[in-house]
Amino acid sequence: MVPSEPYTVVLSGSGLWTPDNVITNEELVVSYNTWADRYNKLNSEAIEAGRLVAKPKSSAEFIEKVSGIKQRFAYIKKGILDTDYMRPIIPERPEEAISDQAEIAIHAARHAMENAGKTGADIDAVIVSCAYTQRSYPAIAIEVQKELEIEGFGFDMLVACSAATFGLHRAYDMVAAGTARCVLAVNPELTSPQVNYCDRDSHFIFGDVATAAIVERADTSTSGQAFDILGTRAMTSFSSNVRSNFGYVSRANDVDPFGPDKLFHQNGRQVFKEVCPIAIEHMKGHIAEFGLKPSTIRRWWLHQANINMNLFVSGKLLGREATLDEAPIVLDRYANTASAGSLIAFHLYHEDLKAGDFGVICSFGAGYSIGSLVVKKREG
Ligand code: CO8
Repeated sequence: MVPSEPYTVVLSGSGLWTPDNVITNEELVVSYNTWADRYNKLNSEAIEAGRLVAKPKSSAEFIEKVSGIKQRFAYIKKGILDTDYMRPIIPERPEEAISDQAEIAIHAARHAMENAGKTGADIDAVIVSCAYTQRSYPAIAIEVQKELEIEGFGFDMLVACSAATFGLHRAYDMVAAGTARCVLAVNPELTSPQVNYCDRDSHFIFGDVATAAIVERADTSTSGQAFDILGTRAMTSFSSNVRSNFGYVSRANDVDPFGPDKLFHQNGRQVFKEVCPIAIEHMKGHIAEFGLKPSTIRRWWLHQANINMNLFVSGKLLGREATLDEAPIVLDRYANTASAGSLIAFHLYHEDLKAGDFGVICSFGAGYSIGSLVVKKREG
């Protein structure tokens, strides 16, 4: 049935799955430096002759100072710190078994469903949105749908850093239009397989996590912690400054499908400089659509890539330094979790808001892409 007016849409519950394994900066740096020393020794002749560049040393102090990251979580720690592997060792599962990504998605999804008071029977659609999916098809979302006994449909979508917010946008659109009553949007951010642990400049950036959210019609919500979604705003602008060339065509290119350019790589400084101003204008413009000013926003759940980036963005928005209460930081514990950072922040820091309080969820980064939602806490 097509409604004569869009339905009012709420975000009625969120969920978070955090892996058991922690990797500290110190552990990561010891392993990288040991690997780099060995590489330099093994290749000393070529390095001296200028045919190879020596691997530089990493430092835990540098990492914390420039990024704010103190540790990250890993789905599987085995292999990451082993200088003979420098990648997680994730055993392949048989086709009859649930996939790694569906499994972690389900942990977060169940948490969100519990918080929103929903069962599989209440949900019409599943969106799995994240930076990578571990296979092309069948969609991970359809596997999640089956495990949670959800009727209807599911699909996967990829928008790197903005996958989670763009996924919520699609959920909002479907519920507002009446094509679904209730949508589960999940972000199984299994980043560790794509991190180049042999690259000094990026080995520390990412961590694994899964987040989830329930988006439904306001008139079906029974949650005491629901937020009206007042609106969504998205923008993209092509840049190769954050890139991974991993893909199915590599086989036909006759190249190493796991070479350094097939893993995450970036021009981090350029990203910082170019993305921050766009994100600031984007959020200012979005809240202005609802007659709001930055000073009227109770909480900013911002993308979590770099603490200096967050301090810069929130400082420019407010004209002063934001407090952690206004713009919470989770990247010190979780590192950059691709698109999930703003959702982790939302999940951990929303229950104290009062009815009528406004908030902004915003991602920014690879693509480039910016995605935001302006929300307002409902009466509990
Ligand atoms: N240890 C010691 N020294 C180091 C290290 C290290 N680990 N790394 C760099 N240095 C040195 C450099 O060599 C340089 O030395 P010099 O000045 O002599 O040349 C100096 O430190 C400064 O280096 P940088 O200019 O690189 O350092 P920055 O201050 O720019 O900080 C950051 C680097 C932290 C990467 C910073 O630029 C940053 O965070 N930028 C923003 C990046 C960003 O937001 N990117 C988007 C990420 S993409 C995303 O979120 C999702 C993508 C999809 C998921 C992928 C999953 C795998």
